[in-house]
Amino acid sequence: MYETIKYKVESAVAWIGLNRPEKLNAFTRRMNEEIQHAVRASEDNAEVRAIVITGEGRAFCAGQDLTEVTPETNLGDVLLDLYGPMIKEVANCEKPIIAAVNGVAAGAGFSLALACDFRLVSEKASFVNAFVNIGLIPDCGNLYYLTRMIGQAKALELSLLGEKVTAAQAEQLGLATKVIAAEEWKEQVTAFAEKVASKPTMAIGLIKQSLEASYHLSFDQYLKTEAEGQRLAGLTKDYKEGVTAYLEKRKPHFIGQ
Ligand code: T3D
Repeated sequence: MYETIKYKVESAVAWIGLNRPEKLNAFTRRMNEEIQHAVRASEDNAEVRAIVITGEGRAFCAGQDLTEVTPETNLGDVLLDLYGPMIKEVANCEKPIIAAVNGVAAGAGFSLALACDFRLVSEKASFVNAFVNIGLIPDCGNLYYLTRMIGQAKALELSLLGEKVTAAQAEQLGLATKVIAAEEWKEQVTAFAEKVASKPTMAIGLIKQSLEASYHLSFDQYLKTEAEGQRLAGLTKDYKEGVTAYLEKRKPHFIGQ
């Protein structure tokens, strides 16, 4: 049913492969909507406990397909109607999402990687905050995430210069969870995704919510939110299993409930 992405679920991991390799996986309206749909389907599927977004071919994603926009396009409307909902689906997903950045991530492709919880970065990959190169500003929450991750000075530098950041530079900046050698790419990404999928999924969702809430709440409000999150985590089967396994001096077996 998907035309512009590949989608499969294997060993509790949903794999979303951006699939327009001849265009460096640049976003079309259709691809944007399909990503949104696939993330939602993964969120709704109890079998899925981690999501990986990656690119087919040599790129991760080159941002908006520039052959699809015209001078008449209202870019504000495009963001509000299309990119905003897609990036919110990723950002608000309660399950862990991994960007497996196999190659260049530019423009909104960079933003998509930033909205994920982890960035596994191939040694062949790079990031380009390309918006300024065509006279635009970073979008899809790009500056929101970038400033938090690497600080204002570096976020500005990347955004104002629009130059390529290599995998090694991304690691130094703190953008990469891990840089992976090309020959170990598939097995290391799979092992990482399966490790994440074996964790207590409900607690992960609550940790993500708490962290996000910390940016918007007073300390008092935050402590209340945290207490509610912990109350919910304490009701899960995985919490009971975690404590039991600890006391029995064995590894816990979490089921994501
Ligand atoms: O609706 C709106 O516009 C608002 C939303 C905006 C969100 C955005 O994402 S704006 C930013 C859009 N993206 C860019 O400006 C990036 C443009 N691409 C590049 O800067 C470079 O292609 C890359 C740095 C990504 C990769 O460079 P390189 O040297 O590895 O590859 P290349 O040779 O430049 O590209 C290969 C082909 O892909 C080429 O086609 P060709 O000549 O072989 O037929 C190139 O035109 C095509 N391609 C790459 N990026 C895009 C693209 N085609 C359409 N749209 C693209 N974004």
